[in-house]
This record gives sequence, structure tokens and C-alpha cells, in this order.
Amino acid sequence: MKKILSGLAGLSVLAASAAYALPEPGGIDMQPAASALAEEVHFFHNGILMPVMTVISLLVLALLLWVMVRYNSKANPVAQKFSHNTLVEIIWTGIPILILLIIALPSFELLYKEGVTPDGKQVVTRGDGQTVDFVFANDFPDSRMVKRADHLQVLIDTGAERRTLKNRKDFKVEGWGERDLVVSLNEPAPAGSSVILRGGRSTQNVSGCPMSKRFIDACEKEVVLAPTMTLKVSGYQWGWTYSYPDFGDFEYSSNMLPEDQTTPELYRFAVDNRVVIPVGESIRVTTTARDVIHSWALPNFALKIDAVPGRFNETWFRAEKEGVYYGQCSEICGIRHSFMPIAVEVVSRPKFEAWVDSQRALAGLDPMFIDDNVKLAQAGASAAAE
Ligand SMILES: [Cu+2]
Repeated sequence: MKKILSGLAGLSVLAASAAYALPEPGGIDMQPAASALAEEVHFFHNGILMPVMTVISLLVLALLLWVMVRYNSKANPVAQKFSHNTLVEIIWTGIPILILLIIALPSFELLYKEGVTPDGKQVVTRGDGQTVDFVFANDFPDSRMVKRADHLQVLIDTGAERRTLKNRKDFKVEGWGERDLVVSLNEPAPAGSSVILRGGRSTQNVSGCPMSKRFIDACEKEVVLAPTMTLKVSGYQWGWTYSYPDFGDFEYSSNMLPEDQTTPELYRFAVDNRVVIPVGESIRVTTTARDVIHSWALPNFALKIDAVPGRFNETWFRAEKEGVYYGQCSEICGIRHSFMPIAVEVVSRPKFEAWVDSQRALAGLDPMFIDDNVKLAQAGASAAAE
């Protein structure tokens, strides 16, 4: 069932004091990264591209100054007559090719990570103080099978703490690339703890890994789990429609708040109805458009994807921190292009579920997440009211 809900229908769950991620006036750096993948994108820009660009610019400047000083007509009255130098030409062709290759490799890796939706899964088993062998069903398609140590993570959660075990030191794995992977812990998992096996081909550096470690590729890697939900985004002149197919396909439109309904700081970012998503979970985003090409972009997640009429584009992101994040349509789409902001509110799982149920209620659907006691109490209340 689909129903367009618009207006100020109580869609925002966070209080006004929530942390906002906004661009700073006069700022020259990237907006802070709010996902592990955005950190990788920022490292690519700040750690690889900027140094390369700076060195090239300084080298060209130095060469220009040298030529201007050393070979002007006063300092060098008799000009040389040669026109070729094979060695110099090989050098100035070869070095740029090398530089482009050095830039291309990490950028292809990033494009792959942003473009391929992760399909990782996790299996949770209770430890009983004796069992050491745990099985992970490697039932991915052949090209996505778990085959290497960095495709599998083993964690022990005792309730009080969560620890990531180290391959070979804490556990051994048999059957890489086969249908059943057997993980043998060196010590049995403590009784009552949870043994979490996470497997998949999509991996990323854990959030917060320092730049120095990124240079030598020494960051701890994590398996990224498959999306827990899909967000359908549809652009139109001049706003966005969002729908949640996994939760009853309720749908609403999101439009910029007029100047007198928001603060000067938030004007052109604030919207009537925000996107709401849970923190720490992969979100699949599909985009399309109703009229012309728009682009759904969120700088904090290094995310930008075109919304094209008649086409579905797909990407994904995972927010690490709760808060409200802003973006704008990033494909010039007409006269009010700069008045179709994007606002995404990242909340905890319980708040997200409560929000989903409130949206389902607006769409005339039964709640999905409300717990049985509340249901019983409500059933009792409505029976009493009849
Ligand atoms: Cu647009």
C-alpha cells in the first residue's frame, strides 16, 4: 500500500539539540566523515591526491622560475638551437604514466567498494564453555565465496565486552573457499558468551584508523554486513520522495523549509520530513527521478548518486554516529535546483523502529515492531473502549 504523506507529520525523532553536520563558512577541508568508507575517501584525497598535486605544482613553479632566471635573454644571450632530447621526452612521458597508475589503483578500489553493495552475513552461536568448533555456511555465489583470512571475522561477546579474535593466534579455519568453513577456537568460548562469525567479500578499514596506518595498509579490516533495509529515493522538481519497501512501502515527500520556519544556519538544509535510518547498519539506496536528472548527495558519507528518470541506480552507506546529516541535489535540474536539500537523521535501532511504526500508523498499517506486551495492553484498551 502506498500513500503520500506530507506536511509536518511529526517525522523527526530527534530533539532540536541533536548534533548537526553542516558545512562551515569559509571551511576548506572536507566535511567530517561519518562512515568508514568516507574516511577512506578522505584519506585518498588528503593523503594521496593532495601531496601529488602539491609536489607537481611546486615542481612546475620551480622549473618556470629556473627558466625565467637562468635563460632570459640577458643571462643567456646566445640561444641553443637543439629541438629534441629523447631521454627528457621519455622521462616526461613515463613519470606522469606512473603517477596516474598510482592514483588509479586506490580510486578503482574505492569505486568498487561504493558501487558493490555488501552481502556479508553473521552467524551468532552461544558459547557453552566446551565447544571449540563453529561452522560458517559459505553459501555465497562462487565469485563472492569467503576464501581468505580477511573475509572472515570472529568475535566473542561476553555481554560486558566484545573482543575480535586473531586468525592463527586465537583460532584456525579449515575449508577456505568450500561450502562449510570450520572455525576452531584455541580456547572454548566462555559459557553464556556469544560467538559471532562474520563472513563476506566486502571489507573495509575499521572507522578511526589513523592516516599513518592507512599509508602502509595496516588498518584493522572488518567485514561489511549486507543491508538491513532499502531506501528508495525519487527526485522531482523540487524535492524528494522517500519510501521504505521493507517496512510496508510507506512513502512521503521531503521539501525544503521556507526561510521563516527555520534558523539562518539551517535555511536551505532543513526539510519538513527527514530520511530516518538506523545507526551502524548498511543501508541500500536506490535512486530514480520523475522528471529530469537529479543527484542525491551526502558529503558526510562521501555519497553522490544520480537520480535518472526511467533508471534505478544503487549504492549503499553505513552511518557510524547518530545525528542529522545534510546534503543537496547535486545535478543542476532547473530553476529551484538549489532549493531541494537532503536531510538524513541517523538514530538508534529502537528509535528507528518506533519511527517506522509511527509512519505505518499514518499509512493505515499495523505496527511491525511494537512488543507483545504493548500489543496486549492496546488490545485490552481498545476492547474496553468498545
Ligand atoms: Cu534536483
